Amino acid sequence: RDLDNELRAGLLNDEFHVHYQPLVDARTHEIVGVEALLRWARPDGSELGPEVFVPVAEESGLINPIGLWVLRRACSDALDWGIQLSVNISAAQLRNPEFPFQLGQVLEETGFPAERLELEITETCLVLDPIVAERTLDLVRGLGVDVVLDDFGTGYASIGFLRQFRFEKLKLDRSLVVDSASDESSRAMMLSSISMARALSMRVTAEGVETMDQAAMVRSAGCDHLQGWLYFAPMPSGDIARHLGQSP
Ligand code: G
Ligand code: G
Ligand code: MN
Ligand code: NA
Repeated sequence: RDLDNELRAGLLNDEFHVHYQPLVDARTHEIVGVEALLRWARPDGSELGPEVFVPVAEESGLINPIGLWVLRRACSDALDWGIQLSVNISAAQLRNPEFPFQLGQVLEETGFPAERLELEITETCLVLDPIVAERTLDLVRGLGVDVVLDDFGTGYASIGFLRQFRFEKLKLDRSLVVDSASDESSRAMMLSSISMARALSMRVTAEGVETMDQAAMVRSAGCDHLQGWLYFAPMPSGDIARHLGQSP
């Protein structure tokens, strides 16, 4: 309750900001895109992570205006970067019938090209209400925006599920990347996830790559894109422009 009021005030008082974590091409290591990650600097100077406040904002529905703010911010920050932009979308946003319309408005207002935008959703978004989710995702794709299944390997997304929703991309969860460097059965699961993704024409990103061993492993397993502290940590927008050789 208290936190919810603080979030509401935070949105009005401009306390949120967005960091960006680059994704690199698995072979060339060139930056191919960024994931937008929401940050909240509270008036008392403390930072609270989205893993804490996003669930609270989902509960109250405040994630709808906050999520819209993130989309608008990220689309204007990334306008001139010329690379893909991924934004995390939560279940409450996907259930909001206004969402596809609002997304279209953000694209129009910012002039951000739809082909460069991707929405990251988790399977919990979909299992709650697959019929509504499917309709919403159809509208999102109608705008030209791709859909990415995030955190793959942590839940229970089935093959049938992947076929039904036809995600353009799959992100292998960090836990799968970490475990498969040491554990044979995790490695087998990662390899079969990748061949399944291939069969369905999905691109694959390995998340949370922290070591050279992990990088070598996911690269040889056939991941297209790599993301993790080994390459880049999340950073402010001005740093992205510099890494791309553009003036911020
Ligand atoms: O960046 P970090 O590791 O702190 O993110 C923690 C969690 O918060 C991740 O699951 C990430 O997907 C989620 N998250 C980060 N930014 C956003 C956002 O803008 N919207 C939503 N819904 N989730 C976000
Ligand atoms: O759930 P999602 O995949 O959106 O969450 C991404 C989260 O992972 C962000 O909070 C981001 O800060 C974090 N992250 C990004 N790279 C790494 C990494 O190499 N190691 C760890 N432990 N976390 C990472
Ligand atoms: Mn994500
Ligand atoms: Na993830």
